[in-house]
Amino acid sequence: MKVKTLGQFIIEKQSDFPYAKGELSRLLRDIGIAAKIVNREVSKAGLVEILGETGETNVQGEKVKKLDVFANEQFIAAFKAGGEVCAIASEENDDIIPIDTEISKNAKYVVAMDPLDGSSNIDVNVSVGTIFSIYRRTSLSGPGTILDFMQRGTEQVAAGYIIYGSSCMLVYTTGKGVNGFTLDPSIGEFCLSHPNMRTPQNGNVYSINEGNYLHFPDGVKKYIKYCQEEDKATNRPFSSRYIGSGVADIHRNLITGGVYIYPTTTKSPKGKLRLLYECNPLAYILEQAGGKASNGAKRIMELDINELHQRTPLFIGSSQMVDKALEFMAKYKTEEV
Ligand code: AHM
Ligand code: MG
Repeated sequence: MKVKTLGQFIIEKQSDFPYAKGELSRLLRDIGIAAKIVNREVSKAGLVEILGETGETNVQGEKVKKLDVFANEQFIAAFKAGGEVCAIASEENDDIIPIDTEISKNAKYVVAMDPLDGSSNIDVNVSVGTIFSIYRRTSLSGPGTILDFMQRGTEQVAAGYIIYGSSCMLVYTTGKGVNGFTLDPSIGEFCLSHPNMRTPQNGNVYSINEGNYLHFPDGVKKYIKYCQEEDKATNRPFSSRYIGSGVADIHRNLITGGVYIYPTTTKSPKGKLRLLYECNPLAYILEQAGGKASNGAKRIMELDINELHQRTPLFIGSSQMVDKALEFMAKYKTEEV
């Protein structure tokens, strides 16, 4: 079988953008390289105990970093070294990181990212992920500004995620479908394993933190009960699957069909997940794969953004399942979402 690496695929796809000079291709390649480095560390995470605790000095005399801090630093370093990005927004940093280097003088893009999503799973050998979203800058020159990030999800140029799971996968879109690459550790390359990914229109998995049930809006409570009812025609009851790593839950549902919901709760009245670097990129991927993403009333990618770390409820996955959940939201509407 002929293997196609991420690098080869990106070069091949460059012709989809006849006026592009290859900057986006280079940026995607840089993300692939940083992902491999982060994957190497994630796969050694269990050894931290014997190599040295986080914050302590390991046997090589290096400080052991928390993995999310490490991932953040790796991606920032890759973007700075690549020269295609004039500012970065990260879940790990309160403010944007403007880039003002000689090589980034003509940088056209800004990147928003969650360097290591699924923080509760980092220390317990359960899949975690990186999410990224790329926009064309709106400022004219110099280092990027916060306004460069205040764009709707519909303006994304590319978006994707990396899942550090039983294998490491990179999944991305540039608006022409979704492609998935699996890291072959024996050659150290991401290889095209899931060309043109499509999500089933329907599925039988629902993913939600049901522990918060009492604090959900009525529409979500009723939808959960709907998922649990017996009905042969619609294959119910559905299965409940919740890893607690958004990337892993949404990736599984993308492949098998399903819906992931993180609604408002009394504790998080605006939802928990972040619009800029979690919901918008995942929404772009799911829409490109034939699915849907909503905040319970509106399309995620059309939401206005006015804060870097803005939160939103999220309903994402197979289109018919998202539609059904939204039907319940509309029917039992008790509060603004
Ligand atoms: P994080 O960015 O702090 O890791 O939070 C995002 C994560 C998602 O990956 C996951 O789906 C969700 O939060 C889990 O939250 P909860 O533990 O409240 O169910
Ligand atoms: Mg996160």
